[in-house]
Amino acid sequence: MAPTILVTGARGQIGSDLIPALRVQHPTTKIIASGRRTETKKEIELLGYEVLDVTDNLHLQKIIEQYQVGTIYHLAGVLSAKGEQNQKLCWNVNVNGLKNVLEAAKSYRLKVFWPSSIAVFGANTPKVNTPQTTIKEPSTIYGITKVTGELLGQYYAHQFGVDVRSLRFPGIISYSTPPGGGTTDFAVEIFAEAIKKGSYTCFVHPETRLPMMYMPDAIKAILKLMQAEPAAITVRSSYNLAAVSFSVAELVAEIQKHIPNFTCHYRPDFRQAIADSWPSVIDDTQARKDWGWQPSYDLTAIVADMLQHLSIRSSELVVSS
Ligand code: AKB
Repeated sequence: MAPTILVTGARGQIGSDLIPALRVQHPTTKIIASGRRTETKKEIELLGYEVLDVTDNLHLQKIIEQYQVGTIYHLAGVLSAKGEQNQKLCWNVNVNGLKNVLEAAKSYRLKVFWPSSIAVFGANTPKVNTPQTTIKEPSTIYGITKVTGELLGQYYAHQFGVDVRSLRFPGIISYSTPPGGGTTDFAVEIFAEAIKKGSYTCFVHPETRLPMMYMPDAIKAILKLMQAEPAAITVRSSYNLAAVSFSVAELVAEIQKHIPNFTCHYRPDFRQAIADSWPSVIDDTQARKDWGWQPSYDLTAIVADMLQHLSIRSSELVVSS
């Protein structure tokens, strides 16, 4: 049997969609989902779930040995907005957690995937067509932890031959889980509110333009990157990754094509400054060249698919309540 796959932060936004995709791709491989939350006995059996706090190094090692783990998808992390509200937690989980995973990868010869972010960039970075290699002076603690993580990953790859791979994700739009404390959460919340209430109050202004991606593209990118031959991976810090860029006003207009009475109000808060410090369009030429990255969903396709899935879900809720 192939070595076990361990997923940390499995109940988060990416993990909730990645685990089913991994099960399809590796039908005979044991997949252990893990996270800090305790789950019901049924869920533990169903998911193959372990309670694991990635900052607990000894427990992480115990699980790796117990299940003979060969690959870790290390998704546990604190996002940008939540990170500003709890900097200590953000540093501890994002940096010390990743360091524990990389140390384990070195000792047990594990393959590692972990997500970085466009938050590694800051106000001094070129905002449009942000290159793979450029100024990285983030203004958030989250961005600082991601720059640190990228440098750590690159160091472990070069010094110890650890097969670590990473992507700089833009905002990810998905319907499986509620958003989890990021600055790009508005691009997820807006859909549920449009369906439920016909209106949304957005915490960034309408001209805010950020790089975004639909979850199926994010999952495709992770699977493709992890399948690539090691020699093809020329970037061991983290790859720029792009799909679409749009302003909030453009997103609202697209939703209004499906829900004509939908209205959006604007009440910018502290997340506006974070959004303003990030690029608006990313250049992902290196990812396309090295391992054939190509996104599938544009804004029109994302909005149509999101509304369809969330409408089905809300009609199911009405029927079952
Ligand atoms: C966030 O908004 O914090 C994340 C990210 C872009 O890394 N979605």
